[in-house]
Amino acid sequence: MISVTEHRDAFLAAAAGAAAVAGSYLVTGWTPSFVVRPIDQTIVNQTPGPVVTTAIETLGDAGHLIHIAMAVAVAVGLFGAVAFAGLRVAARADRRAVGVAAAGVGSWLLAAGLTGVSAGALGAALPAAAVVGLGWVSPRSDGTEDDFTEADDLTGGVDAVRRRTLGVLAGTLGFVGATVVGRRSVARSDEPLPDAPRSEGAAARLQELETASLSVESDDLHGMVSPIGEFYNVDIAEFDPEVTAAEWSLTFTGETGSDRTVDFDELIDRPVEHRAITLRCVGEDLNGPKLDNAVWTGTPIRPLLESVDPQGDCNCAMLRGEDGYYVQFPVDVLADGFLAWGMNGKELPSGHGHPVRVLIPGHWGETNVKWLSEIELLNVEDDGYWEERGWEGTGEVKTVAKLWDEGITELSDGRIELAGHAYAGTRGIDRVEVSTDGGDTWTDADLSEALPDADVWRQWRHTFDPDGSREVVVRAVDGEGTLQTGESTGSVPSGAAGWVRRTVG
Ligand SMILES: Nc1nc2c(c(=O)[nH]1)N[C@H]1C(S)=C(S)[C@@H](COP(=O)(O)O)O[C@H]1N2
Ligand SMILES: [Mo]
Repeated sequence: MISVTEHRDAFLAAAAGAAAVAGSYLVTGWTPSFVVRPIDQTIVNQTPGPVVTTAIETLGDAGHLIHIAMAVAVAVGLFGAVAFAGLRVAARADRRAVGVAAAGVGSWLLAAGLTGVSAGALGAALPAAAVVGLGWVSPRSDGTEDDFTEADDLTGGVDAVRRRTLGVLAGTLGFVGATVVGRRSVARSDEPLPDAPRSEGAAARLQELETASLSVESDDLHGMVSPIGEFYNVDIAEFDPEVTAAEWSLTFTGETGSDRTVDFDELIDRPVEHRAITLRCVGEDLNGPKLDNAVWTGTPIRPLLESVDPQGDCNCAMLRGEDGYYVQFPVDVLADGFLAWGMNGKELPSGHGHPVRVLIPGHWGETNVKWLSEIELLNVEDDGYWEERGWEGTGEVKTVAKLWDEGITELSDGRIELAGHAYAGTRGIDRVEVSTDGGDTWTDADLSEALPDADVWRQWRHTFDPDGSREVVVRAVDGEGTLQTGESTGSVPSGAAGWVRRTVG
């Protein structure tokens, strides 16, 4: 028969486990020092590539929530097991202090072992020890429910023990809830760039872009600039690393003439530019929504790169972010890159790589490492995170003209207005052609102004009278005169191709 004590210890241990995880989160936030992070990373890394890819592409946020929930459950289980051991040790020794010490030290060792950080580990150890200390009752003063002893009277009996246990459980629940709510609501920095002249330059660029956009009837179709909150997001981890500007640095390592570390103050003292750069994810469908444009504030990477004198044999570099993401591509491509700390006149938001990300003109989204922390110059080529999972997305983007739902508007006179964006990386967009008869005849669409920026989409618009046929096909011609290929392929492994074709109305 299981005694009340053992029952209660199981509850207390689970509570201590939850408190340890919450305490760790309270102290560290979603950083590599949070005990769930290494477990989550392990789950993600151990999951077969195709499963991760399918989950991210099809389940999106739900896929993230599944692996994060698994990681939290594993963490609570591990810390719970440690606390349970502490409670049993205390029962054997019949001394509260022994249990508190065992749970505290055990949790600390576990947290430090998982994260390699000792200060953050205290965040896990103290709440676990507190739950054990407050919840533990000497077995002499307890006993089983039907084995009520005289000792129960000394402490107020089984009811008192039960009340105390429930109190500790409720307290833990409150602690966990308050921690999660409190931490998540810590305001995301969306402040204008701290130095006014820098943000003013961005504001002027934003204005230029807005005036370059064609006016379209649809309210939902963004113009030339995607608002920060609507800019697409692709992340291998559920929560963004929290890196402050003060903590951030970028280190050039590997095959260099001299290694170099650049901190945030040094970076923003370098020559500032505001560039419109469009990003597109290699994993999206042909007419998918993962194509957006922003005005980024930052500095060209070339002078920094030259200052470290890259010497590797492969002329290639591995870039790494604080979330464990990595991608490799040629140094020549990297040299054209841009280190951005601002987006649409605001500080780079955490979801887009705060405080610094790299932007690689004309290449698929995956090359644009967020929370960039290291650039390693290599001797031998190596696979990046997505290449290890079967993708070939480090190259130049394919040409595409999109026709999203929000770009299709029925005008009051019965005509239909079609509008969308076309993108061909640094090749630029020369023309967008529209067919409203399934591809038999083609008409040039109106285009937004061509901007001086080297890697930016253009908006197109075409209005037609839908008498009879509404089989719409769109295709772009890039700045080199090459027509977007009509041969359809899916996104795996190197990006979707073909012409967007839709029945309208
Ligand atoms: N550190 C890091 N950088 C990253 C990623 C990531 O998961 N982690 N995702 C990449 C992919 S696949 C794309 S398409 C773009 C998306 O950038 P965004 O989320 O700012 O739109 O970031 C790239 N950079
Ligand atoms: Mo991507």
